[in-house]
Amino acid sequence: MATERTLSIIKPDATRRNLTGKINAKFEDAGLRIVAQKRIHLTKAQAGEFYKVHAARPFYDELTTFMASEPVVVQVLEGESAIQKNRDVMGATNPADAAPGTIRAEFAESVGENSVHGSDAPETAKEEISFFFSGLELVG
Ligand code: YYY
Ligand code: MG
Repeated sequence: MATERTLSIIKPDATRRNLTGKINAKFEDAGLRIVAQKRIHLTKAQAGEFYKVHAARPFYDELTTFMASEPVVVQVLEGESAIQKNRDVMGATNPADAAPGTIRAEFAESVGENSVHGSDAPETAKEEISFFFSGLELVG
């Protein structure tokens, strides 16, 4: 197993409900270290660029409007197999399918407003981290 970094976003439904600390506790309890973190308010264009892989999907407009609706917390998580570990802590995309104890099972409001984003593979993690953070901001 290797130490990895992954990009996480605490989405507007969660920042609005003041859940940042509870979500961060889930990451830290799972052995993930928050090595960079900032609160930002995305424009719809920035949200659209970040989620461009989903541009042809029917939910794209709703997703990008939602992501730009209120502030988000973007963060880099580091740890052993961090990409998969984060996906495990997040739970399934649809909270109805998410395992008990996962962030989405406990906090997500719907498949669209599902509290967290996490990178899904090493290549996307690298791209997504550099979308939001410079090397200087990553303090391992
Ligand atoms: O990686 P993950 O966030 O678990 O799911 P994706 O399939 O990459 O979809 C990204 C994002 O799009 C999802 O978190 C919510 C939204 N979405 C949606 O609103 N409706 C769907 N049927 C599928 C995804
Ligand atoms: Mg995804």
